[in-house]
Amino acid sequence: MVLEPKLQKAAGSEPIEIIVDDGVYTPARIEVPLGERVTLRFIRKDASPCAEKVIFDDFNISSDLPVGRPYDISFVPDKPGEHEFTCQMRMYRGSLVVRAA
Ligand SMILES: [Cu+2]
Repeated sequence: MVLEPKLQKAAGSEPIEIIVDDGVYTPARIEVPLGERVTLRFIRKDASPCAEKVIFDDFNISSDLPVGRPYDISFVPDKPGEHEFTCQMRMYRGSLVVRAA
């Protein structure tokens, strides 16, 4: 059986919390509306260097995540479709699904 990653939908302007731990982003699949500012709140629990960065290639975002303290990334997703986000080694992997309203 293949488990679909849990899908988290954006609700208004509330930040979406993403836990970074044990090699996975939770949730790993996030749906957001096109053209509306979104805030992703990364909570890094994994202190290993692997979890250090989060990179959204398609949106030219690369951020260092602090350990044990929330870190917000806020931007306007202006490209529809599915966009991968990863750690710098591409071991952590998530997907940002940008949908036209
Ligand atoms: Cu990594």
